[in-house]
Amino acid sequence: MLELDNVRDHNALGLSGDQLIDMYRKMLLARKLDERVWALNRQGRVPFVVSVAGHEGTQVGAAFALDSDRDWSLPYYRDVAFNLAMGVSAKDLFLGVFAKAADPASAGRQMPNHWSEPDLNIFSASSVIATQFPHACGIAHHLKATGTDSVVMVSSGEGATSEGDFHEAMNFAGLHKLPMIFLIENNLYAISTPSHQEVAGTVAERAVGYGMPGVEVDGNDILAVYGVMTAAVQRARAGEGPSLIEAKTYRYYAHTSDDDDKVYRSAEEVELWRRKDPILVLKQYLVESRLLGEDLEAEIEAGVTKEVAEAVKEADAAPDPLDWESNVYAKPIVPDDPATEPEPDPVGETMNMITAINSTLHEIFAEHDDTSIFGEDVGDPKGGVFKATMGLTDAFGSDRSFNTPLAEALIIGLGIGIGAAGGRPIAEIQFADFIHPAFDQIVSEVARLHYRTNGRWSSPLVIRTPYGGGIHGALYHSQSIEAFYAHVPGLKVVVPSTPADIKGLLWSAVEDPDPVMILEPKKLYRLASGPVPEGPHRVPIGKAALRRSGDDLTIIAYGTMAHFAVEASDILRKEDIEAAVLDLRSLRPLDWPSIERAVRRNGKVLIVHEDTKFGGFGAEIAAQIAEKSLDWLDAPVRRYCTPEVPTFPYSSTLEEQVFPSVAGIVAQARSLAAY
Ligand SMILES: Cc1ncc(C[n+]2csc(CCOP(=O)(O)OP(=O)(O)O)c2C)c(N)n1
Repeated sequence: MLELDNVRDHNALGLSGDQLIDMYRKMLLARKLDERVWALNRQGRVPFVVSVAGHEGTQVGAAFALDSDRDWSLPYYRDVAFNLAMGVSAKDLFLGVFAKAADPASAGRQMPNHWSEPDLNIFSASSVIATQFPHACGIAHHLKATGTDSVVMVSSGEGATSEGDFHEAMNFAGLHKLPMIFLIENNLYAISTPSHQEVAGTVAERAVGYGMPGVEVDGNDILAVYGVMTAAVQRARAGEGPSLIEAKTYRYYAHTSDDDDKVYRSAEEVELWRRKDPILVLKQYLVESRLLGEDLEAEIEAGVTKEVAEAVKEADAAPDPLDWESNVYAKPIVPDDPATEPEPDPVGETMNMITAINSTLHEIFAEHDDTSIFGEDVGDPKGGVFKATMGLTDAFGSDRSFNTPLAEALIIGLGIGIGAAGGRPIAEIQFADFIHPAFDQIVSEVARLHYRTNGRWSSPLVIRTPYGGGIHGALYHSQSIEAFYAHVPGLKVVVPSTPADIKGLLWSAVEDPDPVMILEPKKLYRLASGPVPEGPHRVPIGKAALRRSGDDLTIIAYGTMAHFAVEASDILRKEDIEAAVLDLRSLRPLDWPSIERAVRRNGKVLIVHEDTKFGGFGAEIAAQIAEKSLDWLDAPVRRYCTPEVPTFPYSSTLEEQVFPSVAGIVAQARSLAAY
C-alpha cells in the first residue's frame, strides 16, 4: 500500500517554506479566477462556467508532486488550479473562457476548461466523461516502453469511475504495471447524483480488483494530498506500477453555470464544507508555522488580484476566432488526378491478402521502429485470429506487438495515447462487428483531436479491422460499418480489395499523420490473391483504381464488391457490354474526380456495396453525382446493395439470398446498359 502517514509537517515531506507559499498563491489564484469567471457570467459576458472552488487543495497538491518536464497529465474540466500549478497562465485560461482565437487549448473550438498544453505534456480532453483514462494508459505504455521514468497522472470526478473506460483503463494499467496515478476528486456529487447512488463501495476500494493500491485522502488538506501523490509518484518511477488516489473534497458552487444545486443539496451542507476550505486549512498551517504574516498575506492577495485583472483585460481584448475550417486533418488530401486508364498489374510475388498484410507489417516494423500493434489475440503465439500479426511479437518484442484485454474502447484509446506520446500505433479490432464499444473513442476522440486543438495535437493511429460478409459469419461477424465512419470529418477510411493495395494502403496509413481506418474485406483474405510489389509500396490515400474500362456503364464498388464487379465485367464483355469498374479504395477522402470522369465517359452508374441500401455509402456517391454531374447522366443512378435486413443470416441458403452476387451485378448492369 501507499505510505500514507498523514504527515502534517512540510519539512518531513521535503517541502520548503517558499514552496508552501507558492502552493498557497496558486490556490488563491485559482479561487480568484473562479470568482471572476462567475462574475463575468452573471454580467452576461461569458456563457459558461465550470467551477473549481473547493477543489484547490487536491489539485495544487497533486500538481506539486509532478514534474512537468518529464511527467504527463490528463486533467479533467474542473482542474483549473491543477493547470495553473503546472504552468498554464491565467491569461491562457481566460483566453479559453472568452473563446478567443489565441486560446492555446482550442482557439475557441471547445468549451472553456478543456485545456491542452503540449509544451507541459498536458494532453487534450473532450467533454466525454472518462475517455481520457485509456489515453493515459497509452501514453504511460509508450513512456515505459521507451525506457523513460516519466509518470502519467489522470484525473476525474467520482462519477466518471462508473464508466467502462475507467475500468478498462484500470485493468490495463494494473496488468502492465504502468507508471500511472488515477486521481479521483470525489466532491460527493456527479451533477445532482450523490456518490451513494453512483459508487458501490468506495472509489478507493475499486483499486483492489485491478491489482493496485487505492487510498483515500482528505482532499482539502494539501499536505496530505501532496504526501500520497509523492508516494504514488515514487512508486510509479520505481517501476512498481499504478496507484489510485481518492481525494475527498467538495465544490462550493453549482456543477456549472447551467446547474441549480439548491434542488439537491442544502445551504447548511455547503456551509459545513466551507469551514473546511482547503485555502483556510493551508493558511492556518502557514500562520501556525510562522510562514505567513499579515503583510505577506496582503501582498499575495494583491498580486493575485492584479494578475487576474490583467489576464481578464488582455484576454477580453484579444481577437475573436474566425477560422472554423482548418485543421480537420494534419494532412488534408484533396484528390485531383482522376483515374483514366486501368492501372498496370503490379509485379511481385503472388500471395493472398492475409499473407500480404502479415509480410507488410513485418516490413513496416523493420523500417519504422516507433510502430506498435495491439488488440485481442494479436500477440504470438496466436498472431491474430486471422494470423495477420503472426511473428511480430517474436521478431520485435512484446512492447511492440501485444495482446490487449477484451476491451475495444481501451484498444482505440490506447492507440490515441501511444500516438500522443510519439509512437506510431496500429490498433487491431478483431471483427468490425465488435468495434461499436469504441465508437466514442473513434468518433468523439481520435477523429476530433486535431480540430479541437486547432492542430496542436494529432493522431497517426491506424485502425485495422476485418469486415464484411459472405463467409457464413452470421449477424455478428459480417457487418459493413463504413457508412458510420466515412461520415466523420477527421477520419480517413480505406477499403482495399487486392493484396497489392492492402500493402500499399497499409504503408500509406502508417505513414499518414491522421487516423486511418482500414476495412479489410475478410471474404477476400484468402480468396483474393495476386502479385505484391517487393519493399515499401505506397498506394495514395484518396485515389480510386480503374479496374476495367468500358463505354456502356461504370460499376462503382469497393472491397469484396470491387472484386465481384471485375468478374461481372468480364462476363458482360462476352455479351458485348462494356462495363467499366471503378474500385474506390478510399471512401474518405473520396476520389470525386475519378467518379466524375466515369460519369462523363458513359453516363450510366451502378453502385454496388454489401452494406444495406438505406443510408449506405452508395447514397453519398449517388447524391454527389446528382448534385454535381446530373447533366452527364443518361440513366438514373442505380444501387445494388443488400436488402434491408440485419446482415447476414447464418444459413447458407439465407445468406445467398441477400448477399450481393456476381450474377446479381451482371443482371443489374445488363438492365442499366439497356436503359
Ligand atoms: C459520457 C458522458 N455522459 C454524460 C455527460 C454529462 N456530464 C457532464 S459532467 C457530469 C457529471 C460528472 O461528475 P463527476 O465525474 O463526479 O465529476 P464532477 O463534475 O463532480 O467534478 C455529467 C453526467 C458527459 N459529459 N459525458
